[in-house]
Amino acid sequence: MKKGFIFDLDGVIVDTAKYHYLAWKKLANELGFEFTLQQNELFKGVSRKRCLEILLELGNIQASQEQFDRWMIEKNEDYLKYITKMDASEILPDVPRVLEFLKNKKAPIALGSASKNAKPILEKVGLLPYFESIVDGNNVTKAKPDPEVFLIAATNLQVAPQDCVVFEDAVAGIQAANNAQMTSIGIGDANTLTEANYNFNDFTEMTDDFLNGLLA
Ligand code: B16
Ligand code: MG
Repeated sequence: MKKGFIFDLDGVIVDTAKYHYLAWKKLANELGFEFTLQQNELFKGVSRKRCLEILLELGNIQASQEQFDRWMIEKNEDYLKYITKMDASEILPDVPRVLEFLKNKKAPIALGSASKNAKPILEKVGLLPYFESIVDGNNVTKAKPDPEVFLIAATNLQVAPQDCVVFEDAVAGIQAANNAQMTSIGIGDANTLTEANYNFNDFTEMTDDFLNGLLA
């Protein structure tokens, strides 16, 4: 049975959460309030639009649609300044080893991310050639935990959802994978990602034996 592998981007392949944080913090500060690293946790795996809605709720700020759209653009322009400086040194530990392992086994690989900046980021860090399909914030209408992003990826890979494996760092992402009837693998804190089928702090803990088990 052919198995498909779907990777989330932010927090799984690269740590862009720190750049999202800096950009959201800058906007919050301009609007006159603080935005903490702890609050940034709420933003992981969440769409840009929903992040701004949460940020404005935190700052107790009302905005017209026009103003909301301007802040979305401003935040993204600031975020892109960090992204343009990214290179392969920002790939999280052992991600290339796992991608190379799966490629050698001829397992199809897709990206399933909420980010609308996913493709340029993969290009910047040099990992784009590993991905047969990129499904990101530009392709979906429903945010995680809705399974849409992963189901589109499975269709693109021509693999049945129940034969797909998802690597995710966000609770909503694990729920999306479970809702898609896929095998969910939490990358990060097991105490947070309690609904995952398997948990790893990072890819350095994931052995070739474990990967072979997923392929079986
Ligand atoms: P953008 P993922 C998500 O990516 C991030 O975790 C989340 O913090 C961000 O708001 C979202 O992408 C949208 O990103 O502003 O670049 O479109 O974890 O689903 O890969
Ligand atoms: Mg993520």
